[in-house]
Amino acid sequence: MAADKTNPDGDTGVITKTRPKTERPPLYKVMLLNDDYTPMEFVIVVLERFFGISHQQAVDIMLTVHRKGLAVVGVFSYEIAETKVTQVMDFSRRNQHPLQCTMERE
Ligand code: TYC
Repeated sequence: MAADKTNPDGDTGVITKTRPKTERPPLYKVMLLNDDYTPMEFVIVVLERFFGISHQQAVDIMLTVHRKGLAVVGVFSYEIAETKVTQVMDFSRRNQHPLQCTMERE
């Protein structure tokens, strides 16, 4: 290869740019599912208590689940999402409600 200003020795080769691997960990959507038995007020308490959602937003999300069948409540790392699901499921069972909470990779 001919030498030029940027390649004074005329070397040939593949230029590889090393890019440091900083892949983000996957995120998980936590969702609430509708059912016919869990009281609306209980779902609102769940959203406030475990997701730190304001009362008005909790009402809105609960109504979205009620009308559409499900809603995403938040997006978290795997471990946080799993903790939220466990907390909601435990709290619901302890109060004898069939409320379902699930997680799904984004
Ligand atoms: N559909 C329930 C009712 O009419 C209310 C409800 C809302 C239940 C959201 C679950 O995730 C849920 N009492």
